[in-house]
Amino acid sequence: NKHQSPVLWFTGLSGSGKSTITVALEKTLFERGIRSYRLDGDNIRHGLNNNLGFSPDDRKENIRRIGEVAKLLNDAGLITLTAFISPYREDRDKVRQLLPEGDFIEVYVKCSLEGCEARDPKGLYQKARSGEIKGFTGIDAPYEEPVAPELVIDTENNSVEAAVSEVLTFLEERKYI
Ligand code: GGZ
Repeated sequence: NKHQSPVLWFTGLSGSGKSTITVALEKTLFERGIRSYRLDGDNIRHGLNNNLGFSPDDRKENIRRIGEVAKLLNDAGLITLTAFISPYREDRDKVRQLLPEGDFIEVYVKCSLEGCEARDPKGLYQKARSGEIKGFTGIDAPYEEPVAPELVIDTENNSVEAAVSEVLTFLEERKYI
């Protein structure tokens, strides 16, 4: 009779706010005494997946492994937050199929390319535009928007706090927390 713990799968362009939102959400959940674990580039691409780059095949394998790790954390009963671009619909759908029915919550962190590029927190879009980085998502590599995400968070016109509270409201309404 295990309490249902979802995998909140945040997907969106670089600079859309996935990491910022998941960090803030993790903090809020922690303060409420709810156990969660966050997977992002810092603990995955620098460790488990440090042999992977950004070719289509490597991104596919990146997401596949993250899906498998999320499945383990889900099994352990933790709310799992993932923050990866995960640009391919097919790869996200495979993770959905890997998890128990209803446990995969696709959260589309929606911000236009223009909006993300205007922020450019790490200067990566500029490098992609100048050709210094090849195959950058949104510039010369694809991002396939979710077709039927459980949740869409507009970060173009909303604050991080608003985004976090939207996710919390969703979790409360669905009785996950
Ligand atoms: C996209 C890239 C690339 C390329 C390096 N394309 O803003 P960031 O820096 O911190 O987030 C991006 C991150 C994307 O890694 P993911 O594991 O989320 O990607 S995927 O799901 O597609 O496998 C960006 C940085 O890595 N980065 N090169 N070419 N983002």
